[in-house]
Amino acid sequence: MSSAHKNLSIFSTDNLPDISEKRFALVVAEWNEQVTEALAQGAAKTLLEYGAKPENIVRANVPGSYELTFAAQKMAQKNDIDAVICIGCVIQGETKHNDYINHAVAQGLTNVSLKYDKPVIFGVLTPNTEQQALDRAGGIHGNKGDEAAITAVKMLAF
Ligand code: DLZ
Repeated sequence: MSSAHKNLSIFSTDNLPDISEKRFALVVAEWNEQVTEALAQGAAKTLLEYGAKPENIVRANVPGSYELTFAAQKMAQKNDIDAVICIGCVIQGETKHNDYINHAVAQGLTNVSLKYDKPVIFGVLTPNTEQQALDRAGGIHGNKGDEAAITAVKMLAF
């Protein structure tokens, strides 16, 4: 178990598969960039910590979280990509836009994962406030980008 993540209570990090030859796509939404950049850095750092090679982490930015699905599909259809990690942050506003985006992305990423038979990870924060997002992007609730990366690694065991 990594010392950096031993306090993660959501799941075990024991017996993870060897990812030294695995290739990851990291797809990052630019909306709420302060948050998504922190999540993306956390995810990349965690992949490296668990044995991924830097050259095996391919990053692509998209404008907003809604675009994650399309980019995830483009990545998942590449033969040399083993897992796709999608990073976004959709903050609740005065209207219901966040509900539409969140549901579309969650469903879309599920579809991509099943269609291409590869792990596609939903690393999208859906907070009510910016502070809640910051708390989960390296703040008091840790970095959910780290968790997204560990989730991808774990799913490669299947
Ligand atoms: C339009 C929009 C709004 C209002 N809020 C967010 C947000 O909080 N987080 C996010 O990632 N994207 C947001 N977007 C942009 C949409 O995801 C998308 O880029 C546009 O609707 C264009 O398809």
